[in-house]
Amino acid sequence: MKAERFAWWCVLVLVLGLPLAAVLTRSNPEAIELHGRMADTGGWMPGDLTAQVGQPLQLRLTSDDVVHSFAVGQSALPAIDVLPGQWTTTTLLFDQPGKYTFYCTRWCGPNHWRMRGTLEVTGTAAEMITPTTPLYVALNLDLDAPHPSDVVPSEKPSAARGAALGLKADRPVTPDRAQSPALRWQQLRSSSLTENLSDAQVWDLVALSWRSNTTSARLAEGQQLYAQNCAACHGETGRGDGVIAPALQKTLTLPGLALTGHETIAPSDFTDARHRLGASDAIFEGKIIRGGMGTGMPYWGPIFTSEQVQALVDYLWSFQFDQ
Ligand code: HEC
Ligand SMILES: [Cu+2]
Repeated sequence: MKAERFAWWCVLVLVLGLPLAAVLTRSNPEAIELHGRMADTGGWMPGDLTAQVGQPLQLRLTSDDVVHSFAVGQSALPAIDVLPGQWTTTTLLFDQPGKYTFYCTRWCGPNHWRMRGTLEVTGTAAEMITPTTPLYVALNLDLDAPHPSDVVPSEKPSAARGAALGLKADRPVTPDRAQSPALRWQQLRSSSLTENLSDAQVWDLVALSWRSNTTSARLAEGQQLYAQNCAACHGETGRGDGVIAPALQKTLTLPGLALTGHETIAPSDFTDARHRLGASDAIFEGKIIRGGMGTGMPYWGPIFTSEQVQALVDYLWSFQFDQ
């Protein structure tokens, strides 16, 4: 008798419980299923989503292969792990219309960064935010032109040594964000203020100018973003020797192969003074936002906020200057 009751219970739980569980996990019948796959086998499915300002978008996420992570560019939403064989539910709410990019934050392969999709949000915001024009667009800079420096320091310039010089003159003026360290050095070198200084000391003043243009908090944020998003190619130490750099360069290993201009090239070595000191904040920023367009350098414009891009730019200079 007791056993019979127990059996009934099981049947009841099965009959009622299963649909109930299904209803509970899909509390919103409008929930959209999003599958994560490595970029080589299709990336996100579907790759395009739509939403409306002020209306919650419910997503159910799963992975068809390895562990991925879901994040929305330029939003404060923390990344959500997307696991094979499991469903994770999340709800997104947008207060600004626009075209957002969702992306994977886990290095799932050399083409990891290509694992992106678009999320078009329509409607009108209570308060519209107009995006600012990036400096490289406003100045019409040629991001692809080489920018070598004629002058290079003999050792890594140091902002602390620059500050210790205690020049009577005001603190070196904040560098113009379109000015290169090379040009700044030449300006300072030809100024009467520095006549008693060595070339190396003038470089220390340049390092000080760049340091006074940022904060420790911004450098720390840049370092963290760099470690997560850039080090795989550019290397932990900035030398261009990250773990996936060899995969990028494989198209260049055939000797005598004529270049068509569409090959990927080696990730820039940020410690290379000759090739970096002729660049500027504006050039670095532009490259980060727009990418290399076919060189292997991804574009990050839709991913990072302008503050995050600035933090990355500031951090990149620490491969040249002791900040
Ligand atoms: C998939 C590999 C890859 C990743 C990831 C990557 N880069 Fe690059 N990057 C490259 C390659 C290749 C180049 C050289 C070709 C070019 O300049 O377009 C480059 C060039 C650059 C340059 C131009 C330097 C100069 O002096 O012209 C900057 C700046 C840069 N990367 C910043 C970043 C930052 C910041 C990140 C992370 C947010 C990043 N990169 C992530 C591959 C990568
Ligand atoms: Cu991934």
